[in-house]
This record gives sequence, C-alpha cells and structure tokens, in this order.
Amino acid sequence: MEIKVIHQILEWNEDHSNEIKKHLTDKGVTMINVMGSPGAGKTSLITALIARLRAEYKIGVIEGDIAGKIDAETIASLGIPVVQLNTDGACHIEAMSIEHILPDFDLDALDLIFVENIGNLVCPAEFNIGESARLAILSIPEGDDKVAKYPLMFSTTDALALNKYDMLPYFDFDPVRVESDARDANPNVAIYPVSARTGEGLDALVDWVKAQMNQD
Ligand SMILES: Nc1nc2c(ncn2[C@@H]2O[C@H](COP(=O)(O)OP(=O)(O)OP(=O)(O)O)[C@@H](O)[C@H]2O)c(=O)[nH]1
Ligand SMILES: [Mg+2]
Repeated sequence: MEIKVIHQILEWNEDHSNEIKKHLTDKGVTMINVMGSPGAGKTSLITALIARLRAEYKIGVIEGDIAGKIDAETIASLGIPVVQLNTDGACHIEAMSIEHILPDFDLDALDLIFVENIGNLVCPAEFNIGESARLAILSIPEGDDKVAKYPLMFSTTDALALNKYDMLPYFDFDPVRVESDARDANPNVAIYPVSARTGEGLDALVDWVKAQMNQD
C-alpha cells in the first residue's frame, strides 16, 4: 500500500479543533487522541484495539511521528487506511494538520479514527486536535511517579491505560499510587490496566472506546 506522508503545518488555532470536532460529529466519526511516552505501546495498543473492533467498525489511523513512517507501515500492513504525519521536529500534533489530513479519508465510510500523537508526556496534552476523547498510555517500565511529574497529560485525559501490565512483577511500580495520583489530577478518569502483548484488560478498554462512539 502506498503511504502518504504529510508534513505538519505550524499554525495554532483552537477554532480549528472545534471545527474538526463538529465536522467529525456530523459525519458520525469518533476520533481518539492516543498519547504517551516513546515506546509506551501506542502503536501496539492501537493495533490490539483494531483487532478487536474492526469486525464491527470501519477504522482509520493518523500516525504522528517527528520523522519516518515505521508506525504507518505497521498499520498499513493490517489493511487499515492510514496517513503518516511527520512534524519535522515538533513534539505534538496540531489541529491544522489534522484538518489538512482528513480529506484523505472517506469519512462517510469510517466510524473511528485513532490518532497516534508524538511520543512524549508534555506537549501533546497542550493541543486539542478535534478529538472526541483522549487516551493516555503509561507503561509499567516508565515508573509510578509519572502521573505526579507530568500532571497536564493526566489531568486532561479521559482514559488512562497502564500498559505492559505483564511487566508488573519486574518493576517497582505501585499501581495504587498511580491510580491515586491520576484520580487526584482528574476524578473522572477511567483507568485500565492492560497488556497489548497478552491481551489482559483489553476487553474493558474496548468497551471504553465503544462508549466514546455511542456519545456521538
Ligand atoms: N511486554 C510488553 N511489551 C509491550 C507491550 N506493549 C508494547 N510492548 C513493546 O514495547 C515496545 C514499544 O511499543 P510501541 O507500540 O512501538 O510503542 P509506541 O508508544 O508506539 O512507540 P513510539 O511510536 O516510538 O513512541 C515494542 O517492543 C512493543 O513490542 C506490552 O503490553 N507488554
Ligand atoms: Mg508508535
């Protein structure tokens, strides 16, 4: 599959986020903004969710990376429509770029778009991109202090996936501390211990995604 590469437009405008959200709502498309550190498992979790949702829903993916199209190739190999956004150094995706990319999808034929944001816990949280909901991923090897150290990411997310739960026996990671910090930052956050590798906990996360779709 030929993979289109789009380069980020550096123009910030919150109005564009609102316009995108309205446009997607009109089209009946739910967009999930997936955020987390490099290597937290964003692509792995998106892939695992696609496997569980694709029989029921038509899914597209926007892959954000500073450079390259490795993750887009992974998604394309699944036969899922994907556009790679290269930000050329910027540490987040902006609404303008999403607006520029959306015409590449047949929105009338889609139910759900996953956006894999740039890997870090800082800048992506500052920019609305027209998403229906945010899914932050924190993986066990990153440490249980990250919610406290990067509050904006966790206070603005709708759901928090604690990924690589299969690694819990090997790390000093206290899930109780993380849940407590996450609920202090955001009392409404939904928290899902999951493993993209073993499939543990994914049914509940799938249900969360479906619940976002039913809100549209
Ligand atoms: N043990 C274990 N490994 C995982 C899990 N999820 C992902 N990994 C591994 O973690 C590594 C990074 O996963 P990716 O899905 O590429 O992470 P990412 O967040 O998309 O990374 P970037 O796009 O580079 O920011 C890969 O080697 C995955 O196989 C998991 O639940 N358990
Ligand atoms: Mg990735």
